[in-house]
Amino acid sequence: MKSVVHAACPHDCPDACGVLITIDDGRAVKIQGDPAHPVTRGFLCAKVTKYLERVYSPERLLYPMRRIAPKGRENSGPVAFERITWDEALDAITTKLRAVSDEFGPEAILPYSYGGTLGQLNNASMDHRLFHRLGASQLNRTICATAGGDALLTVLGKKLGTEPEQFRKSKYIIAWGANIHGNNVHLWPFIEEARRNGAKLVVIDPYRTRTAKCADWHIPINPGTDVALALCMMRVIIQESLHDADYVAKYTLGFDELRSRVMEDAYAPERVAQITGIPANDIIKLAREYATARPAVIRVNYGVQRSENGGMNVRAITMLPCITGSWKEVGGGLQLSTSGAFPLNKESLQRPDLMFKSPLRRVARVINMSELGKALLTESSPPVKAVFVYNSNPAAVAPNHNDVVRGFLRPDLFTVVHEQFFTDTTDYADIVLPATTFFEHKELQGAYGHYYLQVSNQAIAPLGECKSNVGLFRELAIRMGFDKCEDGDACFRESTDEMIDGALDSEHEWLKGVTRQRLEREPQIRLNFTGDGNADAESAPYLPFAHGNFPTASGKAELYSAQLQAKGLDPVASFIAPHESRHSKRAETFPLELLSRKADNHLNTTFCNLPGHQKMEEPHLLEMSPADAGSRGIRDGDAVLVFNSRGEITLKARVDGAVRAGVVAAKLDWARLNPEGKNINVLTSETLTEIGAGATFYSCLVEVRKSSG
Ligand SMILES: Nc1nc2c(c(=O)[nH]1)N[C@H]1C(S)=C(S)[C@@H](COP(=O)(O)OP(=O)(O)OC[C@H]3O[C@@H](n4cnc5c(=O)[nH]c(N)nc54)[C@H](O)[C@@H]3O)O[C@H]1N2
Ligand SMILES: Nc1nc2c(c(=O)[nH]1)N[C@H]1C(S)=C(S)[C@@H](COP(=O)(O)OP(=O)(O)OC[C@H]3O[C@@H](n4cnc5c(=O)[nH]c(N)nc54)[C@H](O)[C@@H]3O)O[C@H]1N2
Ligand code: SF4
Ligand SMILES: [Mo]
Repeated sequence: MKSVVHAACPHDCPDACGVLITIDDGRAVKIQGDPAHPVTRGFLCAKVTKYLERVYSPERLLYPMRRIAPKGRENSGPVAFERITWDEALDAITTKLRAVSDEFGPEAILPYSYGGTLGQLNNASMDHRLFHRLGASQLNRTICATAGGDALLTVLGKKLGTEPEQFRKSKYIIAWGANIHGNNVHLWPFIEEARRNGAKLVVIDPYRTRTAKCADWHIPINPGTDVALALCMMRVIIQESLHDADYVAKYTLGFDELRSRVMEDAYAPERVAQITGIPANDIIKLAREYATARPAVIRVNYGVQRSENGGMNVRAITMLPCITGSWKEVGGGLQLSTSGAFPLNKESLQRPDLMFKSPLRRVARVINMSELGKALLTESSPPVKAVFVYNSNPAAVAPNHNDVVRGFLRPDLFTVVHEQFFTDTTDYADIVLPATTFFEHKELQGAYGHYYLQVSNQAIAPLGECKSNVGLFRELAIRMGFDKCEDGDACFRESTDEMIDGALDSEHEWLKGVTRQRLEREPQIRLNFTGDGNADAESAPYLPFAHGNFPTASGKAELYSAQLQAKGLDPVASFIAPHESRHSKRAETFPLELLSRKADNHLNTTFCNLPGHQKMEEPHLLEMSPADAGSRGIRDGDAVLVFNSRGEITLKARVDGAVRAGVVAAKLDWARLNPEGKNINVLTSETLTEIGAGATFYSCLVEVRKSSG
């Protein structure tokens, strides 16, 4: 008997698709996009279309395992492990975590996690409860989005933005550091619809992405210079009185300071042309077109904020619709993230109060995940003695890979990895635990690219002995007696349904009438922006800032931020060249700006081990401009050594039109798939962004030479 189950794709992707899984006799036989989901509209990306290959891959981890060979890449995968029972695994882990806590204090335990699943439960709930109750170090999840996210908050006060359905109404769309075709493909049909109605698509990206190739105008920009471009655009707009003076007066704070800033010589088009590499006339044309084509919308994505000055890039870009007043228009405004709209009860899910029941009896220290190498090698009070990895592959995705690996190789470090596959990180695990995929557990799913909540139903039984994150951490907590000791807490026994109910238990009007039972009946529910519960994006488009209502300290869009000033940062925005950029001294030694980008057909490092997905992405490439290749005697197909003071990696030169002189590009991939066992993050640094303390993957200088090998 066949049946169809509604689920939601939990991968780290703005689209959070509605998914239909067809089950035949307990086995998933088909996956498709839910036609009823207003953003998914019946299709899935190329990665998840092939998801059955992932779920039923012969390489799935199915049982707990214990290491029997030395740690390291030399002993990758199953040869290094022996199967054990869950009882043995949980006993070994609880014994070790207790010993570490007794000897060094509980903060010597570091949980490490990120975006394996963005499901509300399996991303951050029972795991947080357990680690809070233990008194483990807290992890600041900065590796992706905090620079841009925090910067957006300094202007808007909340992570809200234009809903994707409104893009079809736009006349001018700027994809700003946003590879929509690759990373946010469900926005694309709305953009195509807008273009059929005469809209223009402009892409601002140093790399010629698929999106850029399809655009009406691709503006290649020097990496990390977007703040200068945005300030210069505002200069043109203000000088030519193309701003919305009424909106500015009513709903913004600091316009005079912004005007003074953009009128500085440094932001004259000719000067900004030198910084950005964009001709002055193009900057002026872009500013005029953006301010006069109505409605105009900006899809800015996290690509612009992976630079040392990433926060200021996003801050300046975010000011644009605030001065043109485009927030008033359906199809106007800007989207970086919609995640701030989901008013779920995080306290209930994560229980931060449990830290006060831990041996610490206080809030635990915080470790920045973008400085993992530093934490493992230099943290001393207390040192990190145990790492518990789930939802992440730090031995591939964390910056400064060589230090991360040196850290993981410390003989005194105990490492547990909960995974679906043997990854780069399991190469350093003492114990590996098998995790379910989203087919195998129930979930509550929000989004960061639209406004629909979903319940993702369990479609099939867990494969082998796999456990969900929630299931694993529940069992660990119970094994540690946290549900019944003197300070016992029943939260450790909660079922998935009880946890979903807890997450939805909120007084917020946008959740009015949204219950688990309703989500189980209606596959996707738009947040209740209108109060009557039924309004859709067509009849009641959501315009978060049409009438101001900025939830900032001042209640206005803050073009001047006292909060930034208090932190010693520029309260308006300004261009400060990154230490690793063509504008810096270091460029004399390492002249090329490296963009170690995401692959269109992988998701960070997820999918890159699957044969079907590998066919779609040529691995180990370094894309170079003809000028940079030519001056180094490098031809297409040559092996090249890419290096800087942190590391080196051999790749294959691809001399195409993807990048301009001064920029090279490579893809994020697993180290164990590289012939040398290396990963592009051997080159990136642990320098943090100025706002949000985020990772700076795209501020990275390298040199390249033809490889002798
Ligand atoms: N197919 C696919 N989809 C994904 C992912 C994936 O790996 N693959 N990853 C997911 C994740 S975790 C995230 S955070 C999102 C990210 O989504 P995006 O933010 O769209 O992703 P990025 O590829 O980091 O950056 C987008 C573009 O910014 C460009 N860029 C780099 N530096 C600069 C700069 O200084 N200025 C400008 N203007 N552009 C710059 C890059 O060349 C890139 O094409 O995508 C998600 N979706
Ligand atoms: N050079 C460079 N480095 C980068 C980036 C870049 O653009 N360039 N991008 C950065 C960004 S934006 C991000 S978001 C990070 C991403 O960093 P991560 O979130 O670590 O991303 P993935 O590499 O996809 O690894 C996620 C892992 O979680 C596992 N997983 C999936 N579901 C589950 C589950 O339910 N339970 C458990 N226990 N595991 C699960 C998957 O199998 C996968 O191995 O990488 C960052 N690193
Ligand atoms: S990865 Fe993104 S586009 Fe692909 S199915 Fe999942 S949510 Fe949709
Ligand atoms: Mo990300």
